[in-house]
Amino acid sequence: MTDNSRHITLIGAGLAGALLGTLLARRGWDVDVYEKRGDPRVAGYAGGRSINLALAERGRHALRLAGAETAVMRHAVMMRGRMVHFPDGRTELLRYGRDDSEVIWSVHRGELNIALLDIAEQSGVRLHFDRGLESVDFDARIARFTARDGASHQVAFESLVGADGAGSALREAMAGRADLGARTENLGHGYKELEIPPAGDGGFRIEPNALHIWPRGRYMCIALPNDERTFTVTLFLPNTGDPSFETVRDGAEARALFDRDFADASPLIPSLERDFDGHPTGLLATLYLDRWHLGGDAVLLGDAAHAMVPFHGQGMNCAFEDCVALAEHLDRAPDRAQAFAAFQAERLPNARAIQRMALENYLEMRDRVGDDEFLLQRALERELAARHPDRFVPRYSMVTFMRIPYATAFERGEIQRELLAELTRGHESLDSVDRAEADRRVVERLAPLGADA
Ligand code: FAD
Ligand code: E1W
Repeated sequence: MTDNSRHITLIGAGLAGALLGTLLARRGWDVDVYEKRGDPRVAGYAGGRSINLALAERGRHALRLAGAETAVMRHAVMMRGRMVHFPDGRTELLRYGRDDSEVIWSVHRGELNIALLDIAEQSGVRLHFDRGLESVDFDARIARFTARDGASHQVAFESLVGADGAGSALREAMAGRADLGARTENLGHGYKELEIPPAGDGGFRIEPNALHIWPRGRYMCIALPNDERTFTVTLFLPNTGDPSFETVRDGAEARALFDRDFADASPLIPSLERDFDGHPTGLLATLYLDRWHLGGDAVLLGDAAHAMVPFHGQGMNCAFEDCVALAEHLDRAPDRAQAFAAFQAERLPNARAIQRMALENYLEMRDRVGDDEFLLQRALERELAARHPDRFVPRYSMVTFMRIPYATAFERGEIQRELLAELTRGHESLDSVDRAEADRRVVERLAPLGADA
């Protein structure tokens, strides 16, 4: 970078802001981060609830580069697979990967944020809490922030980086200067977080090393473990129809829904009524932009640039991967405008790909898990993956356990989907599938994935 200054101003000290600050400070940048909320290390994490996230290889790798992996993994709980809870109470554990080297990790959002803030500060980042971005004067290069007491603060900047989440104030300010091509697609579903407390003996009430899923067609529940022996349950429901947030209006109605449709989970959630009434209903949407930057003045990343539905558990992982990419482009490019442009060129197609795969994963979990054609294709997929481990890698694994670009995972996934459809067409079971022909087509259409993928 040939700019005289290596100063940069980040908006938002959430997951991406704290990590990007660290990565840049470690590369010698002078970093200021402005955060709307108070310091969670002083005030307690907002809401104080234990919300957790699935951390996968992409996110872990970024944490590793920031020197934050050890601190985060100390409190992470391993999830080997998904534990499916059927309506009759039966359960089935389906491994995510080949063995315990292919697992995902449940991490506490508040603890993760605090660990990243500590590391950012230790790396030399200046954190400014209680500073919500209000407006930006791009001509004068002045950002205006407001504090909770209403006081206004003006800050001069060279470039702004928006890590201020799905409701990004920087994105709004940028949209006043140029058409970003923003489109929001609402899923038409919302979510509510509930808690399973520890058992009487202080242990976990259900299998700790799994992501629990209760699929029920148009709606479902999931539960992720916390290291304090609790689980955070998330109920996903449509906004309209039956059942929906229109028909399930309060804690008592939620309890009735659980007693009917999630009968094994209901007794595990003693605070269900209180949780349902006291916690906000979250909204689910995908946000698409055609432009993530204004020359060298401002750039967006993470949810501010590409919020997605949570059904692949990749929003944070993708945001962390963005941080690594932006830090590298800022170091490599001759100026900020070129760095931001190169960042967008690299990451926008990949964000589109994971947004799409997250939506598809939702439909697949809801609709396809039981159907025969789907099960036959999954069985062949497992076999082809075992016969061609370097070529035929299930899409879930490419997304979750590898770091090949999301767009590549999507494209290879499409080829694999076509292969499975062709090879099983007209077959009732795998017995009659021509394995030699299957092998030929795999080798012809899927190049080996590089050893460094
Ligand atoms: P955020 O984490 O939202 O951080 C934004 C920060 O900016 C916040 O600290 C906020 O206070 C601050 N801010 C906002 N406005 C301003 C302003 N005007 N001025 C200054 N600061 C401001 N991802 C996964 O990888 N795995 C999962 O399992 C997973 N599960 C999810 C489950 C649900 C129900 C949801 C909704 C999301 C899930 N995600 C998951 C996605 C993940 O939460 C997000 O992708 C991730 O938090 C994005 O990080 P971010 O830093 O871009 O935004
Ligand atoms: C993961 C919120 C969330 C987070 C996740 C996942 C899911 C369903 C949800 C995808 C998945 C980890 N998934 N697909 N099948 N089992 N799990 O892998 O993060 Cl809803």
